[in-house]
Amino acid sequence: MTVELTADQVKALDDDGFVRVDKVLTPEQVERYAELYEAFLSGAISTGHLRGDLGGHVDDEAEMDAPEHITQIMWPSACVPVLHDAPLHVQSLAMAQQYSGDDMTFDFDMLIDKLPHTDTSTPWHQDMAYWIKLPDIRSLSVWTALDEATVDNGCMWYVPGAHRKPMRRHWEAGKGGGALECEAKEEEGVPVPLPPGSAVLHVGAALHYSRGNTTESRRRAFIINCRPKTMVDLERSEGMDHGLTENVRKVRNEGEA
Ligand SMILES: O=C(O)CCC(=O)C(=O)O
Repeated sequence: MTVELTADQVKALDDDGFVRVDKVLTPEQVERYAELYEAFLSGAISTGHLRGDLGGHVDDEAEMDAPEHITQIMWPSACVPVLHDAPLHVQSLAMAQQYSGDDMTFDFDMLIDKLPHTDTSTPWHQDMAYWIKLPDIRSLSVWTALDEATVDNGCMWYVPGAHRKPMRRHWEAGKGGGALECEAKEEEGVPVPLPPGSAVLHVGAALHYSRGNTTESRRRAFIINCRPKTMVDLERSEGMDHGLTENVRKVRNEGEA
């Protein structure tokens, strides 16, 4: 059974640029995804260049008790292709098609893990800042929690309605490393804590961020991005494959304000 977005959820996506959707996965499915996630993290599933540090911009000399500040594994479905037919991809695509139309298709997926006490925030940004210029900016990102996501372990925060305003100016965060950031503050935003198996959906211009994990708890997220098939084709024809092949990620779309 695929999740049906309610009229209120569709309105929230229109008005705020994000919305919480509960019970995208059953507890049993969460358990199976969590096991798979551990196989990615431990290296039992090899990821090569697809694994990186989304917190590589942090300028600290401190010895870390973790392999990365924020572990990011791009393209889990390229490593384990059956994921395309598994519940999370099926549900995410169904929600993207309900919200934005039948021409929506899978673009890319990623795992973002904040290990206990890694205390590294994901900078405020709009996903569009990472894109090439696209004539059709419809996109939907489905961020599903595999652990309880709390304010203190790094749940997502959003600035409601920011997607309706000009895109903010972005630059490379900190000392570099790949992540982009823009000016924004928690006072403008709202946190979206989630139980395991629930998701927050956002559009490409939604302004978002997450705090670092300062707790003992895990914060594993599985993220699936969808956009129109013609735009995926355009991206690929311009060499944009979200890191599937080893290309350099550049600021392509710096924003206006
Ligand atoms: O998981 C995070 O901390 C950030 C995720 C994010 O920025 C995204 O899914 O667009």
